[in-house]
Formats: sequence, C-alpha cells, structure tokens
Amino acid sequence: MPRGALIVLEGLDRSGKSTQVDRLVARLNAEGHRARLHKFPDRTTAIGKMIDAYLRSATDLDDRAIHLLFSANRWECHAAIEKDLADGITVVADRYAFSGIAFSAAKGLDFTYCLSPDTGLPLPDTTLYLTLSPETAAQRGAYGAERYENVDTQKAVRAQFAKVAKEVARRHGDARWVEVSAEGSVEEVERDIWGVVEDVVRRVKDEPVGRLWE
Ligand code: Z5A
Ligand code: MG
Repeated sequence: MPRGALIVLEGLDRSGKSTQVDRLVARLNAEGHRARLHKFPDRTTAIGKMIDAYLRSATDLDDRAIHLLFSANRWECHAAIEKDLADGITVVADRYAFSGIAFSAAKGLDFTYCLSPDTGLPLPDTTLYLTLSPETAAQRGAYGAERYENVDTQKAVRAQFAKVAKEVARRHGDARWVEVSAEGSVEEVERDIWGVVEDVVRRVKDEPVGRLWE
C-alpha cells in the first residue's frame, strides 16, 4: 500500500504553526489523502504531563532532564506515527525534534548532544519552517506566561534553528527543510504550505521512511 507522508511544521512562537496544521490536515482530508495531526509536546501522556508542568513553571527540572523528556515524548508516539504512515495516513506534526534541539541548545546545551536522543525517529519527508520577523511576532499579541515565551529566548532559539536547518540539509539534503514566510495572511501562508505539501505527499508514496540523523 502507498505510505503516508510525515510533514512537520516548525517555527518560532506565534508563527502560526497550530493555525496552519489544523488547516493542512483539513485540506489533506478534503482532497482525499487521509491525514492525522500529532502535536509535540503531546501533553496528554504521562511524560507530556511532566513537560506541561515544567512549561507552566509549576516544576523545575535540570536542562538535560527536560531535554530527554521532550525526546521521550516523541519516542512514546513513534510507533503510532509509523503505523499511520504504513497504513497510508499522512501525519502532520506541530513541532518535532527540531524544536527540541533549538530550545535546548539555546539554553547552552551542546548542539551535538541535543541531536542524539532523537536519532532513529521517523525522518520527516519535509519540514516547513515558518519564518516571522520579531516585529510581526510582536503585533500578534503579548507573549504568554509559559517558560521560553520572552524576546531573549526567542532570539537565541532563532539562531539555533538556523544551525538545525544547515544540519538537516547536510545530513538529509536541501529539500527536507523548506522556509515559508509566515508574514502574510492565514490564507496566503496556507496556500504556500499546500504548494509544497501536495507534491511531497504524491512523491514519497513508494519510498521507504527515512531515519532522523542516520
Ligand atoms: N519545546 C521544547 O523546548 N522542546 C521540544 O522538543 C518541543 C517543544 C517539541 C510549547 O510548545 C513549548 O515547548 C515551546 C517550545 C518548547 N515554547 N515556546 N515558545 P507549543 O507548540 O505547545 O507552543 P504553542 O504555544 O502552542 O505554539 P506557539 O509557538 O506559541 O504558537 P503557534 O502555534 O506558532 O501559533 P498559533 O497559535 O497558530 O498563532 C498565534 C497567534 O497568531 C494566534 O492568535 C493566531 O490567531 C495568530 N495568527 C496565526 N497566523 C496568523 C497570520 N498569518 N496572520 C495574523 N495572525 C495570525
Ligand atoms: Mg502552537
């Protein structure tokens, strides 16, 4: 059976990832491609609840401990994702391992260390990185109350995402990381994302699923 594609949306805070993943899943299903959404962190699992408490600053954790929990949160979902892909269902992920690296490396953890726990996860067929200027981000409302939702952190994370993009291109080829401007209207961004995804979903049908960082 033709497999589903693994499509990841990444980007800084308020770049519109959650808005766009919902639209993308709806569009895929409407066009006859079965599709399912996975959000990372998945705050519903036992590990996800620990992450949620940390993000709300209800608990404190060592930087390495929380880094590994974010990765473990992906590993506990990987079997379900792989099953969906094998069953021909396209999986759309709202953040993935790349957020894990960017946010932890921005805190000062070693970049190579940050990559390693996610090694072997299903490799996204494409990652759409939504780009947004700090000025436009500021117009989309004040930062929320969660950890990381402040200007300095977002600036450091942006720099780390640039390193992640280079690493993806070096290990897996240029086509796996696509920058999409998130400056336009919701409909404009949706159209640009669809322009990439429609092609990827058709192209990967008969290809094996790759392994991240391998
Ligand atoms: N994190 C980590 O450290 N390690 C990891 O491994 C992972 C994550 C996976 C929680 O993530 C935190 O976890 C996050 C990274 C860290 N910390 N930060 N920052 P999350 O995904 O749960 O965070 P979120 O709060 O759901 O997402 P977000 O990044 O803040 O927002 P978004 O999903 O990109 O944007 P949105 O919710 O779709 O839109 C934001 C607002 O803008 C909203 O009012 C929209 O109506 C509006 N919007 C959206 N698009 C547009 C356009 N085109 N024009 C105008 N207005 C728009
Ligand atoms: Mg979101």
